[in-house]
Amino acid sequence: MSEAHAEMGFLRKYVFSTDHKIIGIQYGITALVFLFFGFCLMMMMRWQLAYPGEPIPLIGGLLGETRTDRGAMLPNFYNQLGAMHGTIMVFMGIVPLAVGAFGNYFVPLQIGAPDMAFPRLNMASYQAFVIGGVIMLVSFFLPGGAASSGWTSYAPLAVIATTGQTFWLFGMMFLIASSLLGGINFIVTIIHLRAEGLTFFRLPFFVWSQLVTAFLLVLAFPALQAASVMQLMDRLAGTSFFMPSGLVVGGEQIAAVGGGSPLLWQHLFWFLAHPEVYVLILPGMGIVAEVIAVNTRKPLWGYRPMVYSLLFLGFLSFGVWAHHMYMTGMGTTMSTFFQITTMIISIPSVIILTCLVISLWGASIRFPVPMLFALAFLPMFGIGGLTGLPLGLAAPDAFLHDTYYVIGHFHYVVAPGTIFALFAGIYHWWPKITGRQMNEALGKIHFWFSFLFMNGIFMPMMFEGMAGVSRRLFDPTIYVTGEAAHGLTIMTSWSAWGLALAQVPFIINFFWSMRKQEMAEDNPWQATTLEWATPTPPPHGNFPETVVAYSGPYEYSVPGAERDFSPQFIKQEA
Ligand code: HEM
Ligand SMILES: [Cu+2]
Repeated sequence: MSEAHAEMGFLRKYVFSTDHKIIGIQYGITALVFLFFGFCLMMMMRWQLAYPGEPIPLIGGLLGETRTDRGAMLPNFYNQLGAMHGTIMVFMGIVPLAVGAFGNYFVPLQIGAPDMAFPRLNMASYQAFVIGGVIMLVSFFLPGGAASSGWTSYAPLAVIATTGQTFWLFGMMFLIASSLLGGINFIVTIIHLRAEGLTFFRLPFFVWSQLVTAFLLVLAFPALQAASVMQLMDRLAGTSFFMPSGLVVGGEQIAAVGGGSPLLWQHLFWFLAHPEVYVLILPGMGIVAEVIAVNTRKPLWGYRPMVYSLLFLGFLSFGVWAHHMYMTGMGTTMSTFFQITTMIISIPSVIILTCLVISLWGASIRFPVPMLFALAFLPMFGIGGLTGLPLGLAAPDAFLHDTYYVIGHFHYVVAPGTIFALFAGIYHWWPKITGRQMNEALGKIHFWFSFLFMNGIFMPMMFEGMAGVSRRLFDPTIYVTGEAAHGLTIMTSWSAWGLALAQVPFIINFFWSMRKQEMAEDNPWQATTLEWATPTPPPHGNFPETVVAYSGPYEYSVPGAERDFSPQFIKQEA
């Protein structure tokens, strides 16, 4: 095998590669580009929100007459930006980065495998992701622009929307197919390709998080895949899955007959989208657990309860979806059921977070950049989680639903939460991937300013929401609530642009570190898990010799041991 690979051309090696590490890097770079693009869409929205009706600086004149009026944003374009920001961040940014990039690169390494179980499927998964992404991007240039009915694409609004919505549906089909292929691959890989001695309870927590995530992908995404086909047929083939009869739009009756149900779409969508939020957060938790164990030089406190919590969380995430639908009048029986399951599902997250916090207790902690991001993750995710509880109860949700409070809540989970975890992962594993160390000083600047501005963005949103400011609003100042809270809106916008600037040191670090001459050591953080047993950067096939796991994943500061870390891959003398 390996001889045949030695003479691969550039295309086979870097573009149509089946090596999980190359595919991981492809996923990573593509997802970072999309993430940046989604971020830019949001920065334009923030201009309109802070200075409604004023021409967008620099680029306002370039956007064309369908999107702007003398440089000022048109409402329809705002809706496109909102819907596409959400879609891009979730499906083309975070999931591909957390699962496609980190999962692909590190799951095989951490379990001591030469590659994923199905390398070609892996390549197909990346290709489906790219195709889906391109379809989404192209849709901005259609007449009527991109999808504009929110990332939730509720019917009937989405069914009667412009062609952008058709592209959104096709794009989603490819993105979902990509996740399904990836999910199956991860499940089989983790179950079948573990190194000798690597029992399930010797798996690093990151691998567990990817395993549960993979099950969520495989079991939840088909609901939206089916629903997308149905919405597409409603739009193109005159079916009526989601279109009610007798709908009147702008004084005209819509032709759909057959009594479709708009609520059916919401059920199918949220059946995917609630587990999806765990897809966004679990790999982040996994990364944070790794970084914390390495930098506290202690075993994770409560590894087993954490694993059980993870499994329980994955299972129950399929039973809470209608907590997004209290306002649909689904009745008190249904609503009681979903309130109870939602309160229960908060328990395992609290257990995991508590274990991570207790793991810090009594440690002589190291504070490299990845640890700073991991430590910041804890309170940020905590805020995100706790602010979700009122939304999980129907009574307060009646007041908070569809306000900026919701936007603040879930962004605390995914932005300073997941994104900080992903940054922790980038800084932590960078030396393994590239063979170079990132600059600490630049990393610290990146961290502290990101931390400041993240909170500057999302904390005011909570207060605005509680003051009654609606989300998905083109011009908040037309209502008294938005007018009264406008100072906070302006502060949020400036923080968002500040956050953009705070990424400059990261971007510099990214490219600059790769040009460094000196190579990182194989195990620069003195860590215990199997990925550090490989040469740096890992060669094709990963491990020059077969690895065996002799112990659990986090054998730090073992009493009586010579060093403060006892790697899984080294047999300890008894
Ligand atoms: C990091 C900085 C980010 C900022 C400043 C930001 C800001 C915003 C803003 C201003 C809105 C629109 C609120 C409205 O008009 O109703 C929004 C919506 C949204 N964002 Fe973000 N966002 C960020 C990152 C993310 C990430 C990482 C994700 C997902 C993983 C995400 C997912 C969403 C979703 C799903 C929506 C709802 C879109 C809709 O209403 O259909 N955002 N964000
Ligand atoms: Cu939910």
